[in-house]
Amino acid sequence: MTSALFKKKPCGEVNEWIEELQNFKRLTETQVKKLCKKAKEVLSQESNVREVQCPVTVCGDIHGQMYDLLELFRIGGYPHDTNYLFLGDYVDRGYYSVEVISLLVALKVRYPSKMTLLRGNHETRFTSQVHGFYDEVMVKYGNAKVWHLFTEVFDYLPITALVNGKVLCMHGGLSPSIKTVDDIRKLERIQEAPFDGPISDLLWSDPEDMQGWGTSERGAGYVFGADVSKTFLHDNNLAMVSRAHQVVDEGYEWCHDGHVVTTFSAPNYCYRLGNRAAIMQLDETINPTFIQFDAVPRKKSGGDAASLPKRVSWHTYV
Ligand SMILES: [Mn+2]
Repeated sequence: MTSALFKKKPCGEVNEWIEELQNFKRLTETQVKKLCKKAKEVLSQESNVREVQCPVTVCGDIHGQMYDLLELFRIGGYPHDTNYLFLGDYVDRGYYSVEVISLLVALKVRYPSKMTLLRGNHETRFTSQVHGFYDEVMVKYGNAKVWHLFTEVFDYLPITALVNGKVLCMHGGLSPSIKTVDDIRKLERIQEAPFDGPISDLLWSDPEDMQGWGTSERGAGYVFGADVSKTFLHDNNLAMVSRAHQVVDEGYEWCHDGHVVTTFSAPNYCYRLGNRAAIMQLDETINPTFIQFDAVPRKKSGGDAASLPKRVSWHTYV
């Protein structure tokens, strides 16, 4: 790893933190506290529907796979000259939730207009307490302070982005409570994500090969059919919904007659699912190009599934 990948010109302590993080040196509790304070200041200025201009590179779930995140930046370009839109699920599952969330939040603070970080269903206290992030913080810091600090930042993350006014992006999917993009703008987002209602749906829902709305096996959000996507896009003069949240073999997958695309950026998810990862580059005309990538070699990324720490709910793929 070279030492200047993310650095363009000196920018005080945040640059130093980024440099340390990309070399797997963790921030101290005091540094995390300062970083999170800065992040909340930046994020509190952002709308529930963050306006993003093309060209932009859209990324799906990362899930604590730090080596693969660094590979993503190597392939997609570094954030000082590439616009990034991350669709959430930075923490849980992988070995390096602490490193991943520290780096992404530091990049957000360093490049606030070039980096967009949306909230995923794992960026909540409820989920990240039981799926890896909390335990990882306890092991790496010896107490839960850093988990508390980052979960406060999670409350400030925007829940959707709108690319060139035409592509609506969120982690999960649509909600029966939301008819227009303006409905999203009116939501009160700065809080622990609720268990149900529109914010929960945006974080948890999935498109399905069906008509209308259905209940979700995840226990939160809904499944929605092609007719729902088509009507929502038509009513809001949109071209497409871009979301993440589901593992797809090729790293990206179209559904609902090309109206909805899923992007997933954690290759070989959980170090054993064998899927490819992808990122979606939207050019100046919002034309998508997908770049696929595979997991960095196992030895480097932290071993195989057999050596993973035992977690109560490891097998439920939230
Ligand atoms: Mn998810």
